[in-house]
Amino acid sequence: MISRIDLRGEALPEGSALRDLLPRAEFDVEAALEKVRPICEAVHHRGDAALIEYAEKFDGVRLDQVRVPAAALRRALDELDPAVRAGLEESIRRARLVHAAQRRTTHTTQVVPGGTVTEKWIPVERVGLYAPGGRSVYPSSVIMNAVPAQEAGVASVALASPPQKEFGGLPHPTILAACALLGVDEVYAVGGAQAVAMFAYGTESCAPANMVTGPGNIWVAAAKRYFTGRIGIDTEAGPTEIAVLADSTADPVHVASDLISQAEHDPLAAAVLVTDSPELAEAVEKELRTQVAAAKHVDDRIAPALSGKQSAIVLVDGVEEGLRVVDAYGAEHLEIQTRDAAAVADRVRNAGAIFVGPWAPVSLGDYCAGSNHVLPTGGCACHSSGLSVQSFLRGVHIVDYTRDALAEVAHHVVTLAEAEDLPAHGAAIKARFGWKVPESK
Ligand code: HSO
Ligand code: ZN
Repeated sequence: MISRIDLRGEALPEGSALRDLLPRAEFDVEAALEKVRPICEAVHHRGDAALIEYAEKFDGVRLDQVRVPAAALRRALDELDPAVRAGLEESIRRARLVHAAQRRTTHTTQVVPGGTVTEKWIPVERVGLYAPGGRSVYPSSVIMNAVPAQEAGVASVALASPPQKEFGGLPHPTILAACALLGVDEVYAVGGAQAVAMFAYGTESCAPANMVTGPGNIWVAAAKRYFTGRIGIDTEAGPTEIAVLADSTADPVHVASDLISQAEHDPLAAAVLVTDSPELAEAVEKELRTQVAAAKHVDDRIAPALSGKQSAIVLVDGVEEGLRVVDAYGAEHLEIQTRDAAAVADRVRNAGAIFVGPWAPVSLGDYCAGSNHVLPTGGCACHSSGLSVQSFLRGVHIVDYTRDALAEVAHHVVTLAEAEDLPAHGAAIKARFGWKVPESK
């Protein structure tokens, strides 16, 4: 069911050579780019009319309008199962606690007397959130996108989610209910690449946004890449990944259930166990067989995910080597199930989020830890972070110098400008001092 990679016995290779030994899903966004280009152009030129045509073509629904009426949001909340409502409310409450603490404060540095640089954090003005439909109707992802945007102070937050035939052309009711709970009242029944294009260009019913975030399929990822540079995006979300670094103290029942929990998302989801204990590897394989037999979504997702080339049990010579392996892999989610788990976790360099010890499974983080579950995949954890308040803020430097403070450093500016053959830069300084370089003190 799950393959094995045995790295024991020999010294581990360095850097990318080590990464190449590890399993990973293929997610070819570049190839999808050609297909989304005409969709984006159609939305650019024909606005709402194109969105309505695509809803008919891709979602099989005829829409009169793409904006979801306020009454539909209220109804979805009224009809929401009270237990689900309580869960969403708790998830929102915890996410708000964590994300409110991420707010940045304005900071002024006095560089010299009379010369200051103030760093001010300004929220993006308008953000479009995307929530997938179909197999991945995740109100939890609406929370994980909306909460950091709101806590950052984004004034205008809109959401798009595909129209669903079985719900009369509206997005899924739990998505609408989550929006109502979050106070997101501008919602569009638009899916796929066309939703990203709607936010990027704007249409008759939807004002353009400065940023688009949220998970989606390969078309959504390709559309985000198409618009990179024009709008801000979160990191491209590929299939979910879980890596578990475990030693002989780990409970194979927990490890197996956690691997399955993320395999449940997608046939391309990756589940990787890194361990120095052949006994644990054996026991986890056995548990996987037992637990998969009792699981839902086996044939279409869990079995292909676990047996795919992106998943494996990796055997290493010790936790030390295990750390090198998980760092080379840079998992979206990394669980540490070893002795002294907190100390081991503290040494990890590359992971989207780290889950410490037996009582912090990834599922907790998916819903109710307070942490964000929009995380870098595909090794992007080596250079990027998950979604946060920071994602929606721009740090702006405000430079304020007096005449004396400028005079003091003017000769350096003029010299550096001349060294770069940009004398007009130097002239902009000299013009302020009677076209002379002030005497250096
Ligand atoms: N594990 C997914 C997020 C999610 N899980 C949504 C359940 N619902 C990617 O981090
Ligand atoms: Zn999940």
